[in-house]
Amino acid sequence: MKTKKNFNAAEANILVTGGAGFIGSNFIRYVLGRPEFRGRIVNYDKLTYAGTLANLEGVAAEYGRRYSFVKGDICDYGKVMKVLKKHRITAVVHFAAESHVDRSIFGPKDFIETNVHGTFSMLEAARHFWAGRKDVRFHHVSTDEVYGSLGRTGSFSEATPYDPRSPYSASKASSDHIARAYFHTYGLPVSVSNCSNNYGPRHYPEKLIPLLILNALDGRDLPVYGDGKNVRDWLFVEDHCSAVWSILRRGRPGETYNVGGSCEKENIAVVREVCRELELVRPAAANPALKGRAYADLITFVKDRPGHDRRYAINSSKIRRELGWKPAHDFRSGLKAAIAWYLRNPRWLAAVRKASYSAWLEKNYTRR
Ligand code: NAD
Ligand code: TDX
Repeated sequence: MKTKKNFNAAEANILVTGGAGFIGSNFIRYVLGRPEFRGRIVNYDKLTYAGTLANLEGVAAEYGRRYSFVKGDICDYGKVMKVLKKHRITAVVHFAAESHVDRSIFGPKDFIETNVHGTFSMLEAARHFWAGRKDVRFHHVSTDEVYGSLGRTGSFSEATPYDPRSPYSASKASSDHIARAYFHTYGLPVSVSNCSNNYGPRHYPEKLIPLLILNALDGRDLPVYGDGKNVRDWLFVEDHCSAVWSILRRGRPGETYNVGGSCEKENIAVVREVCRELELVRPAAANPALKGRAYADLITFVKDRPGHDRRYAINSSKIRRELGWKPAHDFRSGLKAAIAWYLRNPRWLAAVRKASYSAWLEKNYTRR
C-alpha cells in the first residue's frame, strides 16, 4: 500500500511572500538560522515603499543557494506560477500585504488590490500548481485587527466573530476568509495565524514604536493619537517568527492559531517606556538634536485616527497548548533589543529616512 507522505517543514522549499518587509525578513533569517531546517527559501517581494533588500543584508552571502530573491507582485499569477515551478516550492508563507492602518484610511485601493486580490491570486496559483497534493502547506499570516475592537475586558480567541473596522483590517479579514474557503472547498492545506502588534528590528518607521525611536533621536515630536489610552498587545517580532515556524512544523491544515504576547499596554505607556529607555542608552542631555529638552518633552497629543480601535488583546492559549509555543521576550527586553538594533544600524536608518516617512505623516495628521 502506498503511504501518504506528510508535509515536512524542515525539508521544504519555502516561498516567502513579502520577505523584504519587517516580519518577512525577520522570518527568513529566523528559519535559515534553525539547525533543523535543511530546505531552501525564495523571497518573493514587489519592493513597495515598505520593502527593502537592506533587510536581507548578508543573507545571500551566508546561506548561498539556499536563499534567493525574486522581485514580483503577488497579483501576477503567471509570475508566481513560474516561481512555484522553477523552485519546486512545497510551502508558501504569505506575509506580503499593505500593512499600515493610516495609509489604508487615506488610500484604501492598494489594500484591496494586494491584500484581497493578491491573496486570492496566490491561493489560486498554489491550488493549480499543487493539484491536490497533501504534502505541502500554504500558511496565511494575518492580524488580530480582523476581530475589531474590545471594551475594557476580554480577549480575542480563534472563535471570536470577525468585526473589522478599517480598510486595512477589512482587507485582511477578507483574505482570511478566502484562505479558509480554499481549505474547505478545494482541500488546499491552508493554515492561518492572527497575530497582535509586532515590534523589533527592521520595523518601518511609520509604525508607532520605530517612529517614536527615530523621531526622538532627531528631536522631533512624538505624536500620540487621541488621548493615548488605546491599548495594543505587543509581541517581539522574533516571537511571531517562532510561532509561524511552529505552525509550519506542527500545526494542522484547516486550523487558525492566535498569536500574542499577553502584553497589553496603553499607547502613552509605550511612548513613556521608549523615552525612558532612550534616556538610559542615549541620554537626551548629550544629544544635540534635543537642544536641552528631555525625550519626554517631545510627546505631543495629535488628532485621533478615524475609527481608531480602542483595545486589542489576544488569547493565544491554543498555540501555547497545542504546539508548545511561548514568547521568549517580555516588553522590556524586547524594547531594549529593538532600540539597540536601531542605534547599531545607522545605514539602515539613513536608507529609510530617505523615504521621508515623517513628511507623509505630517501631511496627513494635523496637530490638535
Ligand atoms: P511590511 O509592510 O513591513 O512588509 C510588507 C512587505 O510586502 C513589503 O516588503 C512589501 O514590499 C511587500 N509587498 C506589498 N505588496 C506586495 C505585492 N503586491 N506583491 C509582493 N510583495 C508585496 O509588513 P509587516 O509588518 O512585515 O507585515 C507582514 C504581514 O504580517 C502582513 O500580512 C500583516 O498584515 C501581518 N501582520 C503584521 C503585524 C505587525 O504588527 N506588523 C501584526 C500581525 C500581522
Ligand atoms: O504616530 C502614531 N501615534 C499613535 O498614537 C502612530 C503611527 C500610531 N499611534 C497609535 C495608533 C495605534 O493605537 O499607536 C498604536 C499602534 O499604531 P501602529 O503602529 O500604526 O499599529 P496598528 O494600527 O495597531 O497596526 C499594527 O498592528 C497590527 C500593524 O501596523 C498592522 O499591520 C498589524 O496588523
